[in-house]
Amino acid sequence: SSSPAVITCKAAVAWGAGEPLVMEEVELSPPHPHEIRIKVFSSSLCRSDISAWESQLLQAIFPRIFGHEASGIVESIGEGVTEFREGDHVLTVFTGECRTCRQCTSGKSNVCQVLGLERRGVMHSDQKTRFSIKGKPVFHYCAVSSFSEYTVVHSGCAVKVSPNAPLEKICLLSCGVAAGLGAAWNVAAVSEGSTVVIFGLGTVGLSVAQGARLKGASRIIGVDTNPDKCEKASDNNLCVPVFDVILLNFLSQVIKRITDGGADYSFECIGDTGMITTALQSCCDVIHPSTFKPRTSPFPHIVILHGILNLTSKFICLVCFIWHQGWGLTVTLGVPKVKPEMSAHYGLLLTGRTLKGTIFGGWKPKSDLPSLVDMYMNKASTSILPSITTLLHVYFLVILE
Ligand code: CXF
Ligand code: ZN
Repeated sequence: SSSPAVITCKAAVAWGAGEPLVMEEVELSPPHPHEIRIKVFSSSLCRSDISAWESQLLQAIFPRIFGHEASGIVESIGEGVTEFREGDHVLTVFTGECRTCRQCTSGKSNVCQVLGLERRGVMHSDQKTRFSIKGKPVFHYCAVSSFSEYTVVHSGCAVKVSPNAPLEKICLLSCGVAAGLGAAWNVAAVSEGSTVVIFGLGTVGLSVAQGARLKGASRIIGVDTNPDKCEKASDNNLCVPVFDVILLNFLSQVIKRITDGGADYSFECIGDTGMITTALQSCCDVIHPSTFKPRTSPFPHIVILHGILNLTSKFICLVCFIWHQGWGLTVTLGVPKVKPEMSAHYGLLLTGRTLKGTIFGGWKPKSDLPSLVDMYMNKASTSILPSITTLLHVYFLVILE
């Protein structure tokens, strides 16, 4: 076929931080070498789109077209593209995969050195934009910009999926749902019978819940300030919601009480770095006088000693402190909205807890997304898109601020 030309299409353009998006006619260049042009079918709204639009944390780059969580159909391909053809169904990928850099080949990272997070609003290959209005550049977001009828992405930032998959549903797998599932499966490796606490019950938090449930977690506690979200999450007969309204200050204590000494896993899905301390505190450690229970220890006498000391409650056995049986794991996956720095008392880690961060749930986007789509299509275990209908024993804690 003849080489693709510039097209004009409609896009929702953000002209400034926090300003309403305006539907504009934009020009979109043909795909450059190794790029593809996509007719966007569905694009969901991710909280990080809003954070960047509010521009509280990320750089203010305007005018800009947001959107990075999308599905679509390949309209045309650039030179050298062998992986895609016109008409292929694709998901966009906000952090690409070149498959040759050190990160991609490592098996240890899912953030590509070449096509990883793009933060300047331009394309990876030439640091330029493909969108313009009357010749003036309009910037990209995460090298995807899916709030447009058409967009151009690097071929390493899209993944071919089964044409049978419903595009309007699977777009959620291109960011939020995959991030949540991956956090539970790849990063935390939630174990059967475990207790899980989730801070933030948006798409990401609910997907962590689905992932934890599918791995056999026996108790899942959801925390949010918005009671509507809690209700939405429990809107079915299969789950046994226990609603409780509590003060933020008591949050980790309440969770420790419900979980008999702390959760096995906690997940920060809000993007509030202050919540990381609470998430760590909500995890299991041994020094908890009111719920002290001997746990398997290489030094049984120390457990006894610890118990005795705990009866007096004033001292902490130093040996116990070091040879503790704390094991809680906190995974942070929310993208900070306001304050990127975090702080927590070192003792929270010294007593054996682990803090892990993750982006996109540890999935290598191009390698792993097709199988997630297939899993959804085959309904492998149950639905992995957030319907939450499989949750049992869910407690919802609504925080009063
Ligand atoms: C985000 C990750 C952090 C930087 C901005 C984009 N991706 C998904 O929401
Ligand atoms: Zn996102």
